[in-house]
Amino acid sequence: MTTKTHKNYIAGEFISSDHLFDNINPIDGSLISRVAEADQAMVDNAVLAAVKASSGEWSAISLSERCKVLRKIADGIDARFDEFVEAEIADTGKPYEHASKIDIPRGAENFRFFSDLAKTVSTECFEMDTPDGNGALNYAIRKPMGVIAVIAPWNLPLLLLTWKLAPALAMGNCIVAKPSEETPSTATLLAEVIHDAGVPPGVFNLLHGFGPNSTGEYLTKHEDIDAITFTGESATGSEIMRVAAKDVKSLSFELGGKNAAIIFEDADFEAAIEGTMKSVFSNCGQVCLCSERVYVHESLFEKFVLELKKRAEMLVENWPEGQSMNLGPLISQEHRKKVLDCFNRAINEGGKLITGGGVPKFSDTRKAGSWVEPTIFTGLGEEASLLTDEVFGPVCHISPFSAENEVIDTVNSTKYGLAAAIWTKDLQKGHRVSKQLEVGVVWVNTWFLRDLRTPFGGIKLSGIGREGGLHSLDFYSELTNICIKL
Ligand code: NAD
Ligand code: 6OD
Repeated sequence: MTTKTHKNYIAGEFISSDHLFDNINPIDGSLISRVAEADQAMVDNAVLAAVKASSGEWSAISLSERCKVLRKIADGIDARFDEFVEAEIADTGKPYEHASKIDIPRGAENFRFFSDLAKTVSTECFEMDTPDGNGALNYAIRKPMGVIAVIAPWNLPLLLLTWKLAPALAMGNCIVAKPSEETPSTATLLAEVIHDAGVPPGVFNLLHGFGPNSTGEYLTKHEDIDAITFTGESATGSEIMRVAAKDVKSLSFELGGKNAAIIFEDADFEAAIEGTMKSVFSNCGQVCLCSERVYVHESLFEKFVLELKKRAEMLVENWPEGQSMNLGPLISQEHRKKVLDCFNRAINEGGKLITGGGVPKFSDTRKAGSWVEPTIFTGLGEEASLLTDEVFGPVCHISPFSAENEVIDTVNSTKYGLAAAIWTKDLQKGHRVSKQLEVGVVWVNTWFLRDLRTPFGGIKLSGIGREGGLHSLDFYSELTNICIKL
């Protein structure tokens, strides 16, 4: 059987390149496909196509026509749902349950949601008094920003790509997108769906490749890119910001996290355990919102650690198609090395390993995959690297606390500020504590419950700006105030 090649999509055409790289299945290390890396010339062509398209019909057609196209894209994803699920599972190794209930449906929903929202938002209008008594009218209109570079990570590949693409297209922009080199498949399928939905050539372009000295860097450096929307590591965000500074490009950044879960003494114990299992181990801990620092009131500490250990040890690391699988592998061998190094450092720094810490033993081809055991540590101080640096794996450290003020200070003593989860039956306390946490998103008695209208994003090293609802539309459009003297 010939191996499939994922091509770039430039100016309405699928184009290969001289340099192909391997797309590897993290379940068993097998080759899924080959991927055409876009070189500097291809990046230039894609940006040029987007520049041309941005002065053409896309921004000029009515908003309602554009929104119809977005809904067609959503329908196109639904029509090829099984292909999308299969491709997402092959690239990431995530459980069927996750890909089919979260990644792919959310990918389609992002287009429907922003299509509906874009048609209903208004802008400001101010009637103004003037000395002659006739007054003036001020009103704002939204215009496209132009050409936007969309750079996405590998953990929720279709979901996070479409979360940016849908509002950017709804606002009339043209796009050059780059998925992660680890997860090229659903992005390529999406390019086919967008092509079939009748989006004019050049409006959406897809480039495959790596970051530094490759497609990502060529794209973010390009002088004809007007804005960059990026989700990924904080260090990458910092590098992109440096490169983008020369042209003062607009930036939207969703970056790393070191999120805390706080379990108060009055928490519903079962709900807190169940919720913390999700917030630590979902997607093998590879969700930017995952809790890597868990703080449990001292009265519950031992019981909580024992129960979380018991449940972590019940997680099943199986083939993704099987119903029983609920913990997949890490994305790559390289990432596994980083995660295992974090575990070893935690042990060297005096951490107590409660469970996991190593690589599961398999007797089949999963031996060549990137699996790690679900892992729990206790016993480390706040200065330990496991509590300061993002791991992005299936791991948490559990610490006891005694007082509300103390735990708030501890949770805030990090360079990150993305999300937190609080477990308490006292909603007064839930609200009081939420307000004091230095993060962009707080969940009380739940985790990753998403209403797409709400602001989403982080502070400190976790990002710049907010996505979601109106916040996305604001980033992807330029507001112009028109003042008419009457
Ligand atoms: P990454 O930063 O390594 O890569 C993300 C994307 O940036 C990839 O497409 C990559 O090719 C590209 N890239 C890398 N270097 C680049 C450069 N110099 N110039 C231009 N592009 C470059 O991140 P990752 O490993 O793919 O994703 C995991 C990270 O993403 C974690 O830190 C996680 O917390 C973060 N993340 C954050 C959010 C959020 O909403 N805050 C969501 C998902 C993931
Ligand atoms: O649900 C979303 O919209 C979103 N941006 C999730 C981010 C998850 C990070 O890994």
